[in-house]
Amino acid sequence: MIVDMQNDFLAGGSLAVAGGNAIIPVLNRYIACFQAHQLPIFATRDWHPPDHCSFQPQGGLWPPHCIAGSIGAAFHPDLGLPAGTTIISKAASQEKDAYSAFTDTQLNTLLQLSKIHRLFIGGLATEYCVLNTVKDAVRNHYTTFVLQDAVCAINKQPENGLRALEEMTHLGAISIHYEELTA
Ligand code: VGL
Ligand code: ZN
Repeated sequence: MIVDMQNDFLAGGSLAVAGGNAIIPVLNRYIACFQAHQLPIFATRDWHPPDHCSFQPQGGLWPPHCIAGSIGAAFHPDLGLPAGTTIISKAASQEKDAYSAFTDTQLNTLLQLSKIHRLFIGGLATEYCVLNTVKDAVRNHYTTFVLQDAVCAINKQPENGLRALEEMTHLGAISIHYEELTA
C-alpha cells in the first residue's frame, strides 16, 4: 500500500516533504517485487475539495494541497504504479480531515473481499497519513509491515518521524527494509 505519493507532497509541490522524492525508487523496487509475486498494489491519495477544512484559509493547519483532479493531486510520474492498482481517495469531504486511508473509504471492505491479511505500507508522510493508516491496519487485525526505507516525515518537530515509527512498532507493526523481503 503506497500512501499519498502525490505531486503536492513532493519536490515543487505546495506541501513538499523534504526528502520525499528519495523514496520513489525504493517504492518502485517494492512494487516490482510485489508485481513479480502477483500481489495486489493499493495507492492512496489525499483528495480534497478546494475549500477543505484542513487548509489555512479555512483555519486549518496546511497550505492548500491535493485538490481533487488537480496536477498537485496526481501521483508522481516517476512512481511505477502498475495497471490494476487499486486507488483509494480519502479526506474528500469539505468538513472533515482524515489521515487514515481507512477513514470513510472502501479500503477495509476491498481488503476483506480480496482475502488480504498482511499489509506492507510505505509513502508519505510518516507521522500523519502513514502513522494513522498503520494504526487502523493494526486495529483491524492486519499483520502490518512498515516499509522503513520507503517512508518520509514532515518533521515539523525534528523527531516526529522517529517517534511515529516507534509508536507503530509499539502497537505491533513490523518495521522492515527492502533487503528483508523474501520470496
Ligand atoms: C498528509 C498533511 C496533510 C499526509 C495529508 O498524507 O500525510 N499530511 N494532508
Ligand atoms: Zn491533506
